[in-house]
Amino acid sequence: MLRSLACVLIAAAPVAAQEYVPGRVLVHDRGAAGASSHVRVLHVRDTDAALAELRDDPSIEWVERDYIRHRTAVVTPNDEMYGLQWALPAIHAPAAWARATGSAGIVVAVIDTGVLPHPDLKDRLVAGWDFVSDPANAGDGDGRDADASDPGTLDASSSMLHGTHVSGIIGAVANNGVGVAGLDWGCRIQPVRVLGVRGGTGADSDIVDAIRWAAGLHVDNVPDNATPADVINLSFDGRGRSLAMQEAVDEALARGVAVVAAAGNDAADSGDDVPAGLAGVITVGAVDSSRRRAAYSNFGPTVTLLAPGGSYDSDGAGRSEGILSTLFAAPMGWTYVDYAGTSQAAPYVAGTISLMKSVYAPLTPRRARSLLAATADAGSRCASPANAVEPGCGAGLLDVDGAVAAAAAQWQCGERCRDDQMCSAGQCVAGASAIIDGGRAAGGCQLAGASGRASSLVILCFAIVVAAARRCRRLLLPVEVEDERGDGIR
Ligand SMILES: [Ca+2]
Repeated sequence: MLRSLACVLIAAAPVAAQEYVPGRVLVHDRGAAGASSHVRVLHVRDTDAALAELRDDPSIEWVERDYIRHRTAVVTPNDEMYGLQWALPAIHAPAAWARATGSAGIVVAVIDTGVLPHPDLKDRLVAGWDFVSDPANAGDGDGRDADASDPGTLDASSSMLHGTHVSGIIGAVANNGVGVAGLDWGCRIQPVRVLGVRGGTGADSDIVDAIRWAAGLHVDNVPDNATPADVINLSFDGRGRSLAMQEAVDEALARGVAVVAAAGNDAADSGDDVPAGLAGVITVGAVDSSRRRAAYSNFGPTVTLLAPGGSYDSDGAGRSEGILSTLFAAPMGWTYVDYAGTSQAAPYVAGTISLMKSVYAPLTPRRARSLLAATADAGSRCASPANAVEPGCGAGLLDVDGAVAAAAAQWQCGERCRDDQMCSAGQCVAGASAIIDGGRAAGGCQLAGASGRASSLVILCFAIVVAAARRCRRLLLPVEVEDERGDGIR
């Protein structure tokens, strides 16, 4: 008896929450084919009584209430530079934040140049590791060690403090009234250093160990990772096939760790790049602020989807159209700087996966890719400046809200759906993996017979700040991140 009563209450609750216009119903007359409109509005004295009466009328096909709809809920963070973060509304982050803002139980590893304790980021960090084994490239006096901080500078011949910028895109402290908002407000960032101070380059031998360690696998002479990652972000690339890195990625995937890679900035086929061209990786190309594929972005069948990477002043109006994130610039100190590149696009996808995991913990890397592709905005897929549709931009532009909603909906299906399916209204339906896997198969074939030689990998963002000195002033945004009592950091 109690059980049946509970069922009634649960079933009744959504109906009670619906709002409608009293005294008005929508009626669809039977046999009205050929009429300009089949639906008419009927004014009635008692809505419930009218519905009951009209449903019994054989001349009426159906009748329903005139329900009230609401605009989709959005959350606008109060960070003072949020208005400059055009990329977040472009991927529907505010609507996604109304569903989920992330969980501290999720860890995103940023395998990059290391990180600095920016005041708008440091509280989000967990311990990482420095895997740069060449002391000359490490720039910190020794080889591998426990300190994953970045000893480099903004100069293009150094690290450009790339990892700090990428980390801020994922997880800069949001809604704290200061600086920028990260995409995921709850997850923790694990800095894993593989790219050194020699132009932000690193060797496969270090990168392979870093991927394995981040995923929770044992690496000799390194303490095991106490907080293994759920998601790995790889914002670097290089030529030269790497069987070793493919194996490391395969091991991470087998442990349920999603691996996201930047497509590369060569305006070429990303299938020739590593890690972008590796099988199983979620490969991210870039759009500029017009939602078109950025001129520099790689493309091709290995691209899974696109995300904002920005550009510098693509329309000549003098506006910054890069991606604003956390950085340090002497002599002003902690600051926020625009970078542009697929390096900046990839962390938006990594942050989306961490949000998806926060609402659906069993999310596998394969299903994450399927849901990201199925919910992407195909209308932004690959329009060239001439607005022609080009091939090779994957499923289109990332939709964070759609992806998080699709992840949350997985609970309705439990574990019935295959990894390449999505759950819609409680039913397992095809995801978008068929499109994506087609490209992956081609990439995998190319891998066979590859040389597997080690390659030098470089960071993937344009030296906007450094290479263009005149632009630098406009793009460096000094802000006070403490108070005005004299100890503020500028
Ligand atoms: Ca902030």
